Amino acid sequence: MTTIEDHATDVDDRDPLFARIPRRDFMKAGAAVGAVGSLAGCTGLLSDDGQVSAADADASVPPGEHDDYYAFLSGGHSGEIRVYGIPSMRQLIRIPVFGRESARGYGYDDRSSQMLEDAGGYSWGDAHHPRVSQTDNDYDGRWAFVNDKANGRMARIDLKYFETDAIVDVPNQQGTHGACCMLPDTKYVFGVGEFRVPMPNDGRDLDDPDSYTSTIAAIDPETMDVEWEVLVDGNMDNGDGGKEGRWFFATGYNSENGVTESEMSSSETDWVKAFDVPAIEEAVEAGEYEEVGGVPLVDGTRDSSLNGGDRPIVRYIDVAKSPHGVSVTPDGQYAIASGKLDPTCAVIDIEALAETDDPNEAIVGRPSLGMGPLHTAYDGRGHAYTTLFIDSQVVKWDIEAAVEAEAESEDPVVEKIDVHYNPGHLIAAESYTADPQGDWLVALNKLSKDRFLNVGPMKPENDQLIYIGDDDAGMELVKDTPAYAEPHDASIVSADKIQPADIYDPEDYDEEFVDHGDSDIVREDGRVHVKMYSQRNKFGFQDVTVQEGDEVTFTVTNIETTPDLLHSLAIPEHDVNIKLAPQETREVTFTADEPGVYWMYCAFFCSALHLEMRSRLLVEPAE
Ligand code: K7E
Ligand code: CUA
Repeated sequence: MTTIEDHATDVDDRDPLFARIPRRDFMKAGAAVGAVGSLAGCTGLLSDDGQVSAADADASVPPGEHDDYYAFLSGGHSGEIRVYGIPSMRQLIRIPVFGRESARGYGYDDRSSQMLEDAGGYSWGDAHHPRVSQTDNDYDGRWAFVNDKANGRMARIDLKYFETDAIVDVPNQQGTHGACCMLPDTKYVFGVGEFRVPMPNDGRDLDDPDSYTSTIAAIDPETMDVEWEVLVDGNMDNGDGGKEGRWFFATGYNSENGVTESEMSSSETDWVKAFDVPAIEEAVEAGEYEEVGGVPLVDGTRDSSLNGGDRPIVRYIDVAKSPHGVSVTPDGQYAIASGKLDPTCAVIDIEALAETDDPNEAIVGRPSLGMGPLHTAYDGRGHAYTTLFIDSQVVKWDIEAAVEAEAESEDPVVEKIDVHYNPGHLIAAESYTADPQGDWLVALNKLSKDRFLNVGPMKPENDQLIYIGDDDAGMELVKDTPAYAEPHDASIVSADKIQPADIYDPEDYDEEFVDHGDSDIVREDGRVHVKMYSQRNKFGFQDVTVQEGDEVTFTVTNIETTPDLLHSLAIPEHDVNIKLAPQETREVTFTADEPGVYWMYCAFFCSALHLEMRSRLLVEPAE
């Protein structure tokens, strides 16, 4: 049986110099020169410039070995987050966010089902952009956030327990699409509204699209309250925060205020909007807002008086029509917006933006990259990597070369690699921080077509692992990974920056911990409250008798302290299914509406006597 100590020794405390070399190769190389454990042991893997070559950076992680990174991938309209290990691409766990999930009992116990209910009671969500909280522009391992494009929500995942612990239904926003953290210290999480609607959307202006608007929402990461929103012209799409606490960028299409595809793409230009966050905070402070839907709504449209003075709160930058992704370079110098319908990316100089009267002058580069540029990631060595949706490629290009080159020059392109097929996002290790690792990149391809065994008309998507650590040898495609619909964005975090708990701390939840000796049944006016522990291999009561029609609440604690030893409480024909990790307590409430005998059982295979871990619920017929 594993212990907490066993787990602790697995924490990777290797010299950071070795961190990018899979342990197996390190051992091989070390043995070859008889110097295991010293730097000399791995010099055989390093090229002259100190980089690990693609061939040596074996992406297979042998049985029992751990990955170097966690990757958090959104699950699109499955409404969940998936966690992969990188570079193995093994799926470690799924974290349900916007929909019930029975393996984890998510949405079945009272606490999580109440959270889903309070967040609007929807049964699903469309999760696109998982971003991990940062402190000082580096991952702090506290939380991940993800948007729900379908129902206008933002969720928080507690990375101590890898579970969703808060969801906010964002007022005045439909199609919350972009999600990202205000850096350097995650002061806000921004939800970026895509769909323009009447404001408020209460039946007014139904068929008057010119009066529709969209908003960005600034959400406090601790309380998950919406602090303020800004109303803009056009809609918005993706977003990213600058590294210095001043700017937030959002792309958008449909500056035409259209409602059909041809109307939305008739104009030759659309905007990147640059939100000057301290200026917005000042406006809120000064009461220059209207309260709509319970939150301060600041007018950031072009005609707003708040955009008239010398410090506009929103700067509208003209770019080629329908830009899609936007991401800020690791050094915080540029925001790069992808053209989508145009083969270029716009390189926006963030410092220049603060200094110039004409925000269009802040565009300092416009390299021509290929067909359908969607999203851009970074290696920390001055390169950008952009997905080309139509060309089915990832293009690597030189950011400074793009600033120096003429607009629409192809010279900044370093290299292109084919991917399979039609990539949306791509993500490089720690690309969203000030210090990307520069070794692994994952292209999140929308179509896999012929790459896997045929599983019928709905093919998996294909997440492809690409090694980018060797600028001389070039990008190398290392691995295909079938993915269920449908990852959009991802964040890749060094494993040592996340410290998940092995067992629950009862201080972290409100339910009453039920130990040996605390078992109890309290009956009052048609309500029965059963408190019991669970432990190998029994529940606190061998049987529980209630009356037909009683409202029954079970409070159940798993009192095990051994990591990985889960129990559950499943009750047939009552839709009861709660998961209980070590030291976890959950409550579930249901109506015992059918007389009979129901075997309460444990659904996690917990020991040789797992099948015998059963108790009876006896429901007596009403008089
Ligand atoms: Cu390009 Cu929602 Cu980030 Cu998908 S968005 S691809
Ligand atoms: Cu407890 Cu199976």
